[in-house]
Amino acid sequence: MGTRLRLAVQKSGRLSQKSIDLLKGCGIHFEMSKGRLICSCEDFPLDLLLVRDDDIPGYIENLACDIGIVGLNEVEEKVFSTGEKYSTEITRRLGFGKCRLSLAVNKGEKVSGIEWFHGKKIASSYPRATKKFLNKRGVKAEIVEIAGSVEIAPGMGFADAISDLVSSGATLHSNGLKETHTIFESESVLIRNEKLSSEKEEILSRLLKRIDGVLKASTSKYIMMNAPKSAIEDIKKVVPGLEEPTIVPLSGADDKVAIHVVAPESVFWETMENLKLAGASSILVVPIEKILD
Ligand code: PRT
Ligand code: ZN
Repeated sequence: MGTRLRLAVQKSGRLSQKSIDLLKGCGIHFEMSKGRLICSCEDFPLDLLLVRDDDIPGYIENLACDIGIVGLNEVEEKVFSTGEKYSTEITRRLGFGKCRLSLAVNKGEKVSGIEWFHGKKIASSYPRATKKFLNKRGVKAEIVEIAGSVEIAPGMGFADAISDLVSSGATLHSNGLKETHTIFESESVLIRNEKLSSEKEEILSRLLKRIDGVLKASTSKYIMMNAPKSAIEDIKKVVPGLEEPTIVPLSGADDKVAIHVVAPESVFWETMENLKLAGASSILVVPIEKILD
C-alpha cells in the first residue's frame, strides 16, 4: 500500500457533518460505521481518524495525524497559546462553525474597560488563550479552568466573569450575562504539521486543489440573463466579476444578447433588482458545485 495522508476530524459534534460534507464535495467517500475510529478512503489516498475535537491539535502537533479539521479556538488554546514552539500551521479557513471566544460578566456589572478584569476570578474552558489575551493588555486575573457549563459560574458565585464561546449570544443572555470583549473570532480550519514527507505533500496539494474548488464554488454563483446590447456596460457595473462576462448572441434578436458570468459573491435580491434596473431580463442565478481554475 502506498503513502496515505491521515486526516483527523471531529467524531460527533458541531463540526462533524460539515467536515464530512466538505470531503464528499471533494469526491472523497468513506464507509463510516458506528464505533469505527479509522476509515480508509477507496478513491483517494486518505485515511480518516474520528476523534474528539479537543484532541485534534495535539494529534497534528505530534504527527499522529498529518492534517485535521477543527475549530480555530481549539488550535489557539492547545497550540498557539502554550508559549512553546510548535509545528502546526493553518492551511485553510473553512468558513463553517463560526463563533468567538468572549469575556462576559453579569448584566448588572459596569465594565468600563479591560482593567475591570484585574484581580477578578474568570471561569473558562480556554484558560491559556484567555490568559494570553489579558497578559498582553497588562491585566492579571485568576483563571479557573472548567470543562463545561461555564456560563453558570458567575450566577453560582463561583467566578466574577467567564470567557466562553459565543455564537448567537442566546446562552449568555439566558444566564443573565453580557459580552464585554472578544478575545478572538473562530471558525473551522484545516491544520497541518509543517513537517510532512514529499509524498504526503503531494497528496495534500491534490486535496487542497479540490477543497479550494469546493470553497470557491460555495461563495460563487452562476448568473445568466438577457439584455439589450446597449445595456451591457451598465450591467457590468452591478456585480463584481461582470467585467469579463461571456456574451452570447440570441437568435432572432439582433439587438439582444445573453450574458453569462460567475460572480464571486452571493447574489441577493437587491443585486437582481439592480440588474433589472440596468436593463437585464430573464435573470437566472444558479449554484455552482465545483470550480477548477
Ligand atoms: O465531543 P467533542 O469534544 O468532540 O465536542 P465538543 O462538545 O467539545 O464541541 P462541539 O461539538 O460543541 O463544538 C465543536 C466546535 O464548534 C467548537 O470547538 C467551535 O469551534 C464550534 N462552535 C461554533 C461552537 C459554537 N459555535 C457554540 N456556540 N462550539 C460551542 N458553542 C457553545 C458554547 O460553548 C456555548 O455553550 O454554544 C453555546 C453558545 O452558543 P450561543 O448560540 O447561545 O451563543
Ligand atoms: Zn471538545
